[in-house]
Amino acid sequence: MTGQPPAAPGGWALRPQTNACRTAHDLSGVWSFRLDPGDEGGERGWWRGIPDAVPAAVPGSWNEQVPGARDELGPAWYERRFEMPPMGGQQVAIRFGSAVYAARAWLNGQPLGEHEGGHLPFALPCSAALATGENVLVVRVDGRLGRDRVPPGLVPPVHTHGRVFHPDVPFDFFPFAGIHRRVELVATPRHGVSDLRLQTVLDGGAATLDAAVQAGDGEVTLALDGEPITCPHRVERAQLWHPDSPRLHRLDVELRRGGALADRYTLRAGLRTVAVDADRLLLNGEPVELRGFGRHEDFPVLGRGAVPALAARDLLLMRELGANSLRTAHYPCDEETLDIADRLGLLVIAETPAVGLYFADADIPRAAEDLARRQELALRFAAELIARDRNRACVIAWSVANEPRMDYPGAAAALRELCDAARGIDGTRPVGYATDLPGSPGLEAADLIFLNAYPGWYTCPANLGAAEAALGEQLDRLHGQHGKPIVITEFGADAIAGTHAEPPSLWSEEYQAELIERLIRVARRRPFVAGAHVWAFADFATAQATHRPQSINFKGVFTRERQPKLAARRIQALWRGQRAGTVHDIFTSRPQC
Ligand code: GCB
Repeated sequence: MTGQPPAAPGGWALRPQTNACRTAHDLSGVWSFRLDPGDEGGERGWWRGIPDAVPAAVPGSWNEQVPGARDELGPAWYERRFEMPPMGGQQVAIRFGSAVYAARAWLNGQPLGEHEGGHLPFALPCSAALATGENVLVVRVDGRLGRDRVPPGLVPPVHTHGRVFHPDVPFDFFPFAGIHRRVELVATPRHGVSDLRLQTVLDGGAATLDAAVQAGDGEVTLALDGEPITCPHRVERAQLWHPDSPRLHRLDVELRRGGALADRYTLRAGLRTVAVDADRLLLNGEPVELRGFGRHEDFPVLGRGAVPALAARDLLLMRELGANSLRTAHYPCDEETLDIADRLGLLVIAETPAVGLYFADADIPRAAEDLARRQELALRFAAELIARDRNRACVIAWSVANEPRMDYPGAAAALRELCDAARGIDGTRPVGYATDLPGSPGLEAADLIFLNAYPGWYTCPANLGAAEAALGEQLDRLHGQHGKPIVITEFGADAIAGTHAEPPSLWSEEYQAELIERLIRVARRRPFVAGAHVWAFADFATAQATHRPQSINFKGVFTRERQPKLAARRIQALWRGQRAGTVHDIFTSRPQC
């Protein structure tokens, strides 16, 4: 074992689990809910319990769930009553997988704490407030937008390509609010295992696994697939984790005090490396081509509420199409989605919630303070994301922002700080940010280029030949300038399912399918293009805008209900033609663990 990792922010780095030493008690279900647009609940003492509430599901966004709440961003109040399960005198916390955007919680009227930032977990210690009988948990969730938040809202249109949405967001997805992921009552041993960091190094056919464990006093032991090991541990003829054979190992960490078991933590670990070598992206030392999608967490009624069935369906469909990769645009995805990606061998670009960053507010009061706060939050959220996901085999790169306004002074320095910070925390994965402005300064700070480009849609619309030429020229230029691998993290076209046109024209399924196929071929002719992610996997809800009919972004290859458009079949033929591999093969060809 080499070294103790520094403590993770919030102390929640280890995801809850239930075993002989730990308990994770799921509080998901039907909670009580009440909007508070006048922000009066605090004064009225709702933290003790909320009057006149309606039932609402957690996880779930309130916007499409509660009638009349669609455009309400809060604050809103949630209440959950529960009997205390046996917790055996351990330290207890309530762990939220994600509350968008800011949350404050009380247990039996006592304040537990608060957290800012959606799509990332936080744990609030609650041992002192827990009652042996019935407990009343109250959570105030504030999804309102602001220039001092990340992602920001209420941004002057000069920073939003002139696009105006209602609600007023500078990004192209609906600002769903609520408790979006699982809430758990978590009991862990005092002075137990508090963090764990894995790293793999390859040497010929062997892999060396290193593990840094942070734990209280006592003797720490490790076992890999049931066999005791000491780290660094060399595995001869290692079965590496790879999209074709996503082999996961079971790693058990045990802490003993005076011979007695004091704590245990179990992780599924894959042995694999990721690196950038000149203009190539390498997985296990070999160049890899990312074939996949950007994916939003979005579904009717659920909003952004996490439902593992949806994640399983989406990721299985991706494999069915021959994809091996996805980007969690534009925020960290649910942890159960990563469980599925780990098992299916999907290579994940994990993105922070820093979408819509901008770097100037000429004539607005508090502009400098807001800008400094956005950067502080972007740094904090990157650290929280890495602390959560750093042991994931499936996560192969960090994206520290989506489409920051790089055409403003100060942007390049801010992005350098974000990239350097991410690399400083985790030196085992490449770091970048998705950009639509690759001509502006900033890309020097990235290990690889994540390019968002819409030839054939926002530029040279309806002109397929011009789109191919434009993408080819842009890729060659960027390669010439930077000599780094390029992943096209977004490209595509809106298609309204059922709209057909021959010859292909804008908004038709034929045009979308044809454009995607042609642009994938352009990318594939260039070995320095490490992959292409179609935007998007499925249609998704946006705020209202004149350029978003039905408040939907129709660039999905599937509809919002997950029915395929023509492009799905075309992509499947293209990607599966290269490497035949079906979901069935994945389940039958690899060792189960
Ligand atoms: C982009 C954004 C993405 C949008 C997409 C579009 O560049 O990164 O959030 O949804 O374009 O469809 O306009």
